[in-house]
Amino acid sequence: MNLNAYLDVAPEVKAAIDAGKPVVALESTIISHGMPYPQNVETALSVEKIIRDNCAVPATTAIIHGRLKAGLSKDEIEYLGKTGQGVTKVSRRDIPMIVSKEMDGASTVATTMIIAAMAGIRIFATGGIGGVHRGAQKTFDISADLEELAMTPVTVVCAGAKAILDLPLTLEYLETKGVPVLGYQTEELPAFYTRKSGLSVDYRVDSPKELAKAIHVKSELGLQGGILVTNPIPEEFSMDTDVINKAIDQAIAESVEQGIHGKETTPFLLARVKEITGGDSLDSNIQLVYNNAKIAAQTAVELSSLR
Ligand code: PSU
Ligand code: MN
Repeated sequence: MNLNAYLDVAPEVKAAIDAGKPVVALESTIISHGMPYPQNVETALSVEKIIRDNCAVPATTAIIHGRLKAGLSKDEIEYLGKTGQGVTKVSRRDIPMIVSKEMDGASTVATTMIIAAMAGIRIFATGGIGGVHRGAQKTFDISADLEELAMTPVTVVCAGAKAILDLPLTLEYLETKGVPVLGYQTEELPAFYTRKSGLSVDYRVDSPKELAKAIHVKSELGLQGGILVTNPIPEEFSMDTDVINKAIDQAIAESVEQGIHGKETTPFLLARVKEITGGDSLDSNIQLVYNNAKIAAQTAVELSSLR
């Protein structure tokens, strides 16, 4: 295990890593900025339970009082959820300042990958990743999550990307950066709230075992960077394409009108889409995270037998 002076790995997580047992990392920006309280805390705790039920140890990440954390207490999760947007959203560029100022921060996908890699955790489950925003040709708004996938060796299981992003450009970016984009039991890139985007993934994998083998081989080959696994939302929880796309278009129009930019863009769009759909999108969001947690845990179990 990589010892780091700024990193605290929770005892249960450390014991599992040291013994080569399955561990799944989880992010915390989804708790503070991705969902409202109290559903965010309920979801975060349920996700941890699903990972345990599937025989892996959960490691929710954050920065607490300047310490990088792999594994949070219930109280810490409750605190992040309750404080919500009052907690700093921490992507790669924010880490040095939040640590040196001994502040608290919620980890984005990028920061969770960094903490996971430091701790020796190879797989991470979330809802959606950041990507190339619509209009990025002008705004240059491309999430640091994509760069992280290009350089840090952690597999991210998500439900595709929300159509708040430009999905074709996001795929182009990942191709340029050499990031494999896999579909879990699908050839089509899922679009978060819906199972279909009309775009193809690079490869399909059909089981946790097959996925674990790909992760293992990539690591053995010494290829840098992560793998993006896109796992479609279960049919029964998916949303109507027109309803969700209209909500997204309206949210984007409002963000442009109000001059929302930078790190505020994604949280603003997530919150507005939820409000416009009257909470329906939140239910879908929660269910797809559960579904991703299950696949990530099962894959972590398979990975632990491949050492
Ligand atoms: N997309 C979602 N839900 C989320 C996020 C993105 O559907 O909660 C969060 C994740 O933490 C992700 C971050 O890493 O937003 C990306 O923010 P940005 O676009 O500012 O990089
Ligand atoms: Mn951005």
